[in-house]
Amino acid sequence: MTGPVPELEDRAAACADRLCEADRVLLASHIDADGLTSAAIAAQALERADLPFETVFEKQLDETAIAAIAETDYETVLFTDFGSGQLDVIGDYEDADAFTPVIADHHQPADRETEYHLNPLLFGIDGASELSGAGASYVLARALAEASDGTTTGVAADGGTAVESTESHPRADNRDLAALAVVGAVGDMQASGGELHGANANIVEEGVDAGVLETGTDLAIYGKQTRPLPKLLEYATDVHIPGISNDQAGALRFLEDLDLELKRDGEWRRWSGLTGEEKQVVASALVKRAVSRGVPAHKIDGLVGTSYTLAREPVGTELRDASEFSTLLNATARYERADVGLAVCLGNRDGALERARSLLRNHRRNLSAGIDLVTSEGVTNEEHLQWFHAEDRIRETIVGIVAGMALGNDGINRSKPIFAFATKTDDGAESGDEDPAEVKVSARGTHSLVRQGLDLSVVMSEASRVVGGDGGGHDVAAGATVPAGEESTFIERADEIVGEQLS
Ligand SMILES: [Mn+2]
Repeated sequence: MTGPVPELEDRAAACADRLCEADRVLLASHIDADGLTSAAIAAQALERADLPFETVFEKQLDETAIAAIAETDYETVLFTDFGSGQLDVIGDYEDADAFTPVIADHHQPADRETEYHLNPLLFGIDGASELSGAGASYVLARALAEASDGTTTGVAADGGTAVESTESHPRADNRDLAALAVVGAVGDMQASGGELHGANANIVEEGVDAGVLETGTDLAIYGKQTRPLPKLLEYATDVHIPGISNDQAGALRFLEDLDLELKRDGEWRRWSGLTGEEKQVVASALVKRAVSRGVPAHKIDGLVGTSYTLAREPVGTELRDASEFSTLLNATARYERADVGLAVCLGNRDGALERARSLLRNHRRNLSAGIDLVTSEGVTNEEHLQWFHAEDRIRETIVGIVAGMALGNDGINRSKPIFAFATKTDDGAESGDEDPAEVKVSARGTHSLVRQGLDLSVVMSEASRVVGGDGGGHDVAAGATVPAGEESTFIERADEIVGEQLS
């Protein structure tokens, strides 16, 4: 077999073989777009390999969550999109024979090893930009197709007709799952500079070969499938075009000046419904406008990028565009509806899709209220960072995105990372009563700050440790949990670390 990522192939095969030895598997995954797609990929691969499994989701794989997993009578646990960073705790349970962990993750591993550990970082591949959790799960799924192929034909001891069944049903090679892997990677913001690269690019290629993905050069603006044309342009603020971005009347006037049929059957048309020629008209007018308003050339380049289209999904739905799909999934995740997100990934196109859409609408209302709040109340400036405390006025699950989106607004400087606190709300699902009050901190930077040395994952993990908390993530976006009341000590230490990184 030639796997999609040669460096990972042997380890993936070992993990897959181990899974095939299990009677049943507990699948535990992270709750976000990448974690949901990871779980959907793993779930389909396990099902196709005839391995019974059950799925659980966790916002954070902390000691309590791992203990709960250990208490189940599952002997094999597949962790996706987390597990590496918690290997120190997981390893203790493994030593105590509570379960055998199989891990498909891309986060920084804890200082401990285990046999069935599939992580790009162990093989010199960048886990922040070249392979996501869904990508690692996809590599495992591809290996699982091979591994289960071998065992099924061998296990005909119960009088089963294995030979006959393999001949009438050729086994899936799981390449069709590449589309979900791309949604996960895009959801984890790995399409930096407008396209996926490294191991991710290999997965894209497999998806294209399998007919589930199409790529093309297109406008790099969010909402090409679902947003009415004027809203598409008005809300496109990654590249700010004066007189169009954030300008309802301006965006409309710009479109009306083009020789274009803007409405059809009384409804605004969408980008995905335009002909190639019409797209060309709008795109070149946009570029012309940007040039005439003095937008720098390197920014204008950002208007165009590689689009990842899910070829088997209907035109004009969120599911057709990798970026809109991942946004939909994140909306389900942030409101603890992983069940809805997973169902959408698994192909439930009725009830679950409608639920997901209504969660997304609600999410957008919350975001805009959050951004208004931060912008009107402002931030506190330290020497090297800026921060605000939302208490319980912004949900902890969205405070990070709000902070990221507020960067660049009035009074919120893009030359410093932003740190946002929110009170941790107990969802009541678990026994949280005995826990002391905790505060969630989210930090967001810019790619330009990262190029200057900023690594928020290090900042969060070190500064939170000082106050007895816990944190980590990626260089440009990271999170932590700290005990309530320790915010100022945390900020003081974080400010020092950011200062050292940027010096
Ligand atoms: Mn991830």
